[in-house]
Amino acid sequence: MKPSALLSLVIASCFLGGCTPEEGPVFVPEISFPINISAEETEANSVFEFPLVLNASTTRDITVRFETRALTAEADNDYIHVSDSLTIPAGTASASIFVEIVIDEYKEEDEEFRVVLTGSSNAVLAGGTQEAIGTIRNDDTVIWVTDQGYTSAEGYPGKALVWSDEFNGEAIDLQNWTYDLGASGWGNQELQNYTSSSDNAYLSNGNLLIVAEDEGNQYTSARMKSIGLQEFQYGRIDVRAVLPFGQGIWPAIWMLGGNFPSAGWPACGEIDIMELIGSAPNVVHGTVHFGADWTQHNYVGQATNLPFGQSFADEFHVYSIDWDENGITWLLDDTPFYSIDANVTGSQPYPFDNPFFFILNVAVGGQWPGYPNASTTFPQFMAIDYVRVFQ
Ligand SMILES: [Ca+2]
Ligand SMILES: [Ca+2]
Ligand SMILES: [Ca+2]
Repeated sequence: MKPSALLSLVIASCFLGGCTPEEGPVFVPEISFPINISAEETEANSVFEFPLVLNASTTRDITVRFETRALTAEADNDYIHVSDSLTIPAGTASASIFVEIVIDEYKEEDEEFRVVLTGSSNAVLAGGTQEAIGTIRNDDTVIWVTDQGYTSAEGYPGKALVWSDEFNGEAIDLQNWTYDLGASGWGNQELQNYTSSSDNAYLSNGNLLIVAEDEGNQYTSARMKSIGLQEFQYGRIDVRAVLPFGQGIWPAIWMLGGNFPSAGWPACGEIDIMELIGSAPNVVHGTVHFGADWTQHNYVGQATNLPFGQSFADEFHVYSIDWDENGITWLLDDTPFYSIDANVTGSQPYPFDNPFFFILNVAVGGQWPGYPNASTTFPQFMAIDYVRVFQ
């Protein structure tokens, strides 16, 4: 071997880390990983950079092994899972771990994941373990809604579609809907403040969303009604919806007699096409309320349910009534589960031979559902794909 070749070999082996300086023991630096990252889920923040810091540079390359671990953020749904190693070149004292964030257009909770250093070579982890938290802060307002579930027939023998709102436009059709407003509690000790804000009711991807929000000092929601705008006497009525869930949440798809302003409740009659108590998210109720005045108020109804463990929040179902001069039949996904006839009110007036208007709302709290607790998550929403009336 020529001398120049031997020199090259020595240099090469030094580069590979096999050669140490002659000045004594090698310094082993400590790695810390001190910075949590919190940023909105925007394109500008599509990569979270977590800095690593050495307490001194060293003469050897350092290798750090790391991986992401899910907390409330889901791997590959909210961020891209990574399990890898990183080399910090000799002579440098800092480096960064990069985690890719999944950007979407839908509203979410602020969500967290961890980046954990799992090992190192030529350096030690300060304190034995090091991790940083990544917080992906929500920046979106639109709620994601499934497109799965039951779809009702386009028509029925002997009946024609006389009215529908398919909620497929850009904005809520004020030819069809107006709002009940305020925080009156509606006689049921409800907590929500009903607004006409586009935060609480809006159209998205072909659905009407009615959204109950926890604003910290109050709950807001929406209660929409078709009084004086769209009123119907009799018909097959189909409403396709995904329902909210949770303790203290009370969605309803219902009707009042158009004479409500003059006759009052319950003399006007109330037809509850669907009500659900969020603590029992697999049970829906069909009910009628009647009585010459509130002291004589009475009601009859019946529940039907999905198998335990399923929820009306999981996918769309169609809530229906089939209503004519002989009475009312309630259906879930075209399966009848309850009927009344004109004898149901006994000695009280039968108010269900009149035009009725629709009410769509999500109440928060009340005597019947009880009140939200720590298990209740917000926002809660009811998504309605369509309301159709066939006669
Ligand atoms: Ca996300
Ligand atoms: Ca999002
Ligand atoms: Ca629709």
